Amino acid sequence: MPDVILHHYALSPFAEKVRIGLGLKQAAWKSVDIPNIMPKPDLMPLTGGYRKTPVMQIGADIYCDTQLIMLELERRLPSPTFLPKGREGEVRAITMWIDRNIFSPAVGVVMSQVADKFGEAFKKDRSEFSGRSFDPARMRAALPFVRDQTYALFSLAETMLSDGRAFVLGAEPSLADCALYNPVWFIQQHLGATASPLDRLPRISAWSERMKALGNGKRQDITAVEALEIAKAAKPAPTSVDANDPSGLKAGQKISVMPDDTGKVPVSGELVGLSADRISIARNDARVGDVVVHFPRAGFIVQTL
Ligand SMILES: N[C@@H](CCC(=O)N[C@@H](CS)C(=O)NCC(=O)O)C(=O)O
Repeated sequence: MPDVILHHYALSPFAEKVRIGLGLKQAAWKSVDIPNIMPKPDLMPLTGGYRKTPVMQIGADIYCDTQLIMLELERRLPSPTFLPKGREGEVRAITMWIDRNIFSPAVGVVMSQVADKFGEAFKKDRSEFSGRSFDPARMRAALPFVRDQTYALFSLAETMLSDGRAFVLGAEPSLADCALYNPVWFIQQHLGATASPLDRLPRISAWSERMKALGNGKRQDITAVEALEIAKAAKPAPTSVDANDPSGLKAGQKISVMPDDTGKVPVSGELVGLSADRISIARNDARVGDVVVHFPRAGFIVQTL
């Protein structure tokens, strides 16, 4: 299999969800450091516009969003597994709940306390990214609310751990642990290991030490230009379109795909892959040749062109 290449930056919590997953799988991978704001001139040739962090590249296949990145890692590196047998739906549902519900208030807890440190370029970028003005005064004022929300939601995970199990689903770490580690790690990185509300959540604090011990796998740094050359030299893996997909979409149609929440930049191309889990489009760029960009279905808006 061609190497896993992760395009990411050190302080990205969604990137940490993948990095800790690579640790769980004890995987060897290549790392490309990308800017944390636009422009991202060496990422756009690969994604065609998708700008979020992280992005995974395997040869000429580009995987957007950690929901799909983790599924693809599981498919390519099945052991040790993220998705315990018979509990795949449950673990993915818990992961969605964490990604979509806990991440935002947890980021609010951090931002309300560090927002003043960011420069104008970051504030402008994040205003565009989220569709809401990056306003440090508003963020500071929101601290009590976002801390309450984070505490209430983390408490559900604390309850899952209350029978003494080592990880969210039991004795072994799973995708749900990688997802929970994202907001916990982000708070710990910025505010300290037992910053509020983690100071009231002893089981999550102890669990986070077990997660940290998984490490990040075997990482090798490469340049963005090397990654583009790898894409150019490779061919995308074969894909197929489910002709009976409820959307009615057909192979070869020109479509655009974009996230439904933040960073809403549409990526256009030709439909080459479709299943319940993913939608894949072929595109061409002078710097990388033919690539296929893959997105999850949940949380993405598809339009015919
Ligand atoms: N649903 C996405 C969320 C990714 C996300 O929001 N990433 C943040 C960084 S942690 C981001 O893209 N921020 C703007 C940027 O990096 O340009 C996923 O699961 O990958």
